Amino acid sequence: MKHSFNRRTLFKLFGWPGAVTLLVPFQGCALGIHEEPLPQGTFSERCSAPGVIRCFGFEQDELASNGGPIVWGRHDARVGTFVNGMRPGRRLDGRIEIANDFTASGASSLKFFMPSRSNGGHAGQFYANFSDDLSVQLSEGDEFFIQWRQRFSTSFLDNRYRPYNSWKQMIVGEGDRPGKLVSSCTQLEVVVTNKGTRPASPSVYHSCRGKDGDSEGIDVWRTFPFVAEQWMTFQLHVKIGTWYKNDRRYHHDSLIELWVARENEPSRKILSQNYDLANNNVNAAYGKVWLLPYLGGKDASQEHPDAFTWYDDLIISRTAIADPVRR
Ligand SMILES: [Ca+2]
Repeated sequence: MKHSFNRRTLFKLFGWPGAVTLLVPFQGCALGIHEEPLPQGTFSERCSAPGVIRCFGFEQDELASNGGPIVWGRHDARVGTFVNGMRPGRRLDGRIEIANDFTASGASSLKFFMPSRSNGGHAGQFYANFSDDLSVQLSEGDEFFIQWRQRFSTSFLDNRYRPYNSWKQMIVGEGDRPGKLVSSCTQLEVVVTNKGTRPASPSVYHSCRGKDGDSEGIDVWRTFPFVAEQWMTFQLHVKIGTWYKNDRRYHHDSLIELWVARENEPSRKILSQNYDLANNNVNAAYGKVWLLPYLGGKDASQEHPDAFTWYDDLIISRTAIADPVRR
């Protein structure tokens, strides 16, 4: 993965002298920007707000092995979970499960278990198309927000996973279409991850090696270290301008933003970047979200303390989503 990022975009647009001139005031302005706190709402209120496309509280009625919208152990459902390397119908060894030990709201959450000596996908993946009928496909002129709560065990953040210590949090990418099942690795994907820095801090990159033949890291304004044993809140905003067609013609009219909050604190914007989102396929559009503590290339021989992460209150919306209610 490459994190060369927005400097690279500036340099493409303006060349070295122009980029340097622009970069300095841009970053200074960004860091000094006055941020209005987002309004607050309960999960129920946030989920029923105008513009909401879909939400998941990870409650029993959603997570039943039969009858709920979430299909366990399969990669080809509209909404489902699987663990890499596991076959459909095989027991998931508790690596991804309904949990009621910690919840951001309601009675349960989605818990991922990353055991010692596991490979990068053994903690499992959750995925959801924006709609079960695959009708919600967002493209040029559209925008969307994805908010989720996430909790990390102390061990999850303290472990130094070999060789990269870079785990993903969330991917939004190409949606399934009738007759077309899409994996998480797509040209237009936007991924929230940590860079493997210490302390670990959220960052964003774009494309599964499909933008000018590469993935492109997007620098955040400020580092925001993850905190263990509490429910953090993350919100990604993607506004789609003109698709970039890998033709070196940059439009700079898309926008990517990211907010992060510690529990009971207001969200802080750590990224707001005009951008070019790559997509050469006229049939492809944003339509599928993935939650996954996936570690690319994780050394399965490494012994480490068992690690856990929990997700709750996933909301996909066409409009900005309020913060959780603070105490
Ligand atoms: Ca819940």
